[in-house]
Amino acid sequence: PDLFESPDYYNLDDLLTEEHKLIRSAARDWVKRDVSPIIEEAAQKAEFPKSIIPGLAEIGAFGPYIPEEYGGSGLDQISYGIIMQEIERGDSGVRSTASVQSSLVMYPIWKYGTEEQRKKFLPKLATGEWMGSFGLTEPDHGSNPGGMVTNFKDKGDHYLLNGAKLWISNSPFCDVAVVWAKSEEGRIHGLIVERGMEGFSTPETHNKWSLRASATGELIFQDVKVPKENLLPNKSGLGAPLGCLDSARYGIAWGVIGAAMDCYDTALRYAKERIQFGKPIAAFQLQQKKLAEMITEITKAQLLAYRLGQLKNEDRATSAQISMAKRNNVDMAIKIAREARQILGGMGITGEYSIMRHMMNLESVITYEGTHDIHLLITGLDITGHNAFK
Ligand code: TGC
Ligand code: FAD
Repeated sequence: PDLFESPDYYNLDDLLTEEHKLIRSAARDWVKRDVSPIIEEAAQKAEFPKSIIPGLAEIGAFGPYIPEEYGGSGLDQISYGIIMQEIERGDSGVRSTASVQSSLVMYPIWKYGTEEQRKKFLPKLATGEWMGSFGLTEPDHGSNPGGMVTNFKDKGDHYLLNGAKLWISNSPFCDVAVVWAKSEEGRIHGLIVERGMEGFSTPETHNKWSLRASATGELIFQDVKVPKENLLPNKSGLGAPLGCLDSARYGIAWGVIGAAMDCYDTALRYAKERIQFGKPIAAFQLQQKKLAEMITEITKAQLLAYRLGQLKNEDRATSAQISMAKRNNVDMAIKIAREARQILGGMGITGEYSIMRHMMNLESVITYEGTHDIHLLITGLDITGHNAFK
């Protein structure tokens, strides 16, 4: 049975509204009922469980902060964070699908698109009838997306798109892809590419040891004719995709707290029950050190995420503040997963418990949406004024 209790050492619930708590219990109940029972098998088989898409839509995971007129839920940023936290308590791969759909596909169409594009795409993305992917990373351009080579040429009545994107979440089954490509002038623009366009293919990437319940693949464009009305006209330059990443990274800062909570809760429960040398292992100082440090780090991460949510609500959060929270919280979660796995001894490596799956998933989360190193360099640049990237 799922006995999960949400760690709340500093009574952070006092800061939440009744609406936040209702949103949390709806998401938590859904994860418990529809995700936790099937996710281990999906991860073992390396399959994204498509059956959960309608449920994700129902709990408001697709476009929580997108206005209701476009099918979103019109919620605040803390609600968005809470939903990501609850989903990632189930699995980071499921949260990835929600992050991509909301912040990397719906967000750019909402912010940079025309009214026609919003009306055509957003309502169907909100219900999950259409699923989206986001193509920024290329085989030779990961941390340095500004160097991308994917490009499009103006052919009068359409654009001709060529190039390839790698490591794209949801690509194998996406209906639409928001793709970042350079114009003939070398400026980065977003284009909406739709499944079925000739020359567009999405092969799956196999043999991952991480994020196995999420489908990852390529986006390949060979002379794809993209209608002119599919260009996102209202923002261009590298700042356009990076603006989407700010929103997704914020969601991740909350999401990983869910994975960490699940690992902590499982390890605490196990430590109280597992008897060695005639005592519960929770009575040994070494195990207490692990558990006490876990709850301390979770509490610090919760405070960071909550305050960042307030700043986001006021539209005052800077990109560097978001980087700090993404970096700190993912690092916190991955360390907790590793320690929690040890507390479970041999049982920790099995699929009977969620910890090893979280631990392996977080190896992707620490790399995608800007690596651990890149976010440190963003903080370094912000506080010193010196750019150490190049
Ligand atoms: P740089 O010269 O610093 O900046 C270029 C332009 O962008 C602006 N900018 C931002 N705008 C909005 N939000 C941000 N966070 C921004 N950061 C920078 C900047 O002001 C500038 O604007 P302008 O008008 O002057 O042109 O660019 P750079 O080439 O030096 O690169 C900077 C760097 C390294 C920080 C950036 O490129 C970076 O963040 N790299 C990491 C790449 C990354 O995060 N990729 C993620 C791919 S998507 C993904 O992983 C999805 S995972 C699936 C899931 O979410 O579950
Ligand atoms: P690289 O950029 O080659 O980095 C390799 C190492 O070098 C890293 O440790 C990095 O920190 C370090 N490094 C790089 N530059 C510097 C520097 N200037 N100073 C110091 N160290 C540096 N991308 C998308 O566009 N859409 C998606 O949906 C998506 N989903 C993903 C899903 C998964 C499962 C994974 C694993 C990745 C996904 N990505 C996606 C790609 C992800 O964003 C990139 O993997 C990430 O940005 C890093 O790029 P890279 O893998 O090319 O590593």
